[in-house]
Amino acid sequence: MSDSVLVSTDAIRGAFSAAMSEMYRKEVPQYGTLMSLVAEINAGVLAADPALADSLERTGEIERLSDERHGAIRVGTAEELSTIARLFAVMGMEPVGYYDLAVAGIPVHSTAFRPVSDHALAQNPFRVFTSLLRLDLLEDAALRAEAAEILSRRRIFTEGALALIERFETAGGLTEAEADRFVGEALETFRWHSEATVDAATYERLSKAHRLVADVVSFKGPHINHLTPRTLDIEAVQRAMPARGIEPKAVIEGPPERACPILLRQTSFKALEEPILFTDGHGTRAGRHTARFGEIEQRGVALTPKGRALYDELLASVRGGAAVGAGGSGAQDYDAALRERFADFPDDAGTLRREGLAFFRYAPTPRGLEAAAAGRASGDPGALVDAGHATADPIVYEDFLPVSAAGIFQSNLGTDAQSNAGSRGNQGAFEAALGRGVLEETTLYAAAEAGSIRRLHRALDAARARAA
Ligand code: OOG
Ligand code: NI
Repeated sequence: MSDSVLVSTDAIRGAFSAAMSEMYRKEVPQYGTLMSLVAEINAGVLAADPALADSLERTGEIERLSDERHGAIRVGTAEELSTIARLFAVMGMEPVGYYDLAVAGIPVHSTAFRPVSDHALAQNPFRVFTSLLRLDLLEDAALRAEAAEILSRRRIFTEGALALIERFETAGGLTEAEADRFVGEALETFRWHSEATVDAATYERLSKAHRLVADVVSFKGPHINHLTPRTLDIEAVQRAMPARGIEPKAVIEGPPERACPILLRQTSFKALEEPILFTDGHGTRAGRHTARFGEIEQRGVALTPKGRALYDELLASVRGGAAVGAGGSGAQDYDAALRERFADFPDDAGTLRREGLAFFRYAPTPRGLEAAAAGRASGDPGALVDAGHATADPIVYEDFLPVSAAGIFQSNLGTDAQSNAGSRGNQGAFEAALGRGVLEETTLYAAAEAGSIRRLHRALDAARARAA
């Protein structure tokens, strides 16, 4: 290959995701244990469920599954966020969605950087849930100013990374050698640093305002705080975790277990208590910080706005009734209530499709192509599926859920968090900090479905034309 040929953003993302996984495996040994467990359980599910294996084969998900993971970071300033957006753009990742965590008492708002096209998602769907600290929600004005001042002093990107981002923007891409260097330089931003940038007393003050404030403000950079593999059976992984020395949180976030999975189910565990060094006495004073955790997720079908409204309504009705306490008290009641309420959510693909609750990807069957050639395959996609002339496979949900994310944050921060309940999101301020608007997830799923319908009709028309 010539030195000046540019590599695809998909290739850079794939290399970065692999490098990040490698780094995290070294930093957090339980992540490696979890990866093996998830791989074993996924292999078992695929062997036992040939229909699922076929569907994942048709949608191309089977190939991406073992590389599929998401991570999360928290940044402190608008400048950090807008530069992170430029860094992720080098890997073909764009900000999708706005998540308001302030309603749950967590002083951040967030987006998810991820690939958006069908093709890019099939290559590697690596996502990073990215939160921006909201100092405006701190009550103490002096502390607010102090935190902002500390943040203004740090540089979370290497000079090399910044130069390569600029190179990407001006040249329209990176060569293979540049991409290799970029992956190494970009990784530095996400690495764990055990030396805090503040003294113990400052850390304590920040931590008292909110543990999250201390986590963002006291360190040299936005350490990756978890990396999450995707499992095909979260219940099985959750059950098998304790035997491998991993203690998951009490409840699985998201919808209950179903025959036809929807959206996203997640559970997390505390992975590490890190020894850290404060700046007191020239960096000799030791402390402890919990920053990094583990998480697993199971993804189901993306819901239409109608399906999502039903999901939100059912979930709210459960959470209004059965609260889960800090130590997991009430977890069984919560699970039971969740199952009971979600009995109102249709649980077979056909009904989800016919009632317009979820998004599907359509493709012609061999029988459909034969029927088209004989002039017999026509009608809307639903009719084609009913006649066996097309398949409809669930479009996987690629995003996150605000209520679930709040549960993940809370469980890993402990429950001594100050509540800012009643605060509201501010998407305008987030987008101003980001330097651009976020993409709207529903638009992306609707476009994926519409694209598959166009291709379905084109394939049937071509079969008809060939026979004519
Ligand atoms: C992010 C928590 C949210 C998810 O998967 O919903 C999250 C964080 O703790 O920084 O990771
Ligand atoms: Ni997560």
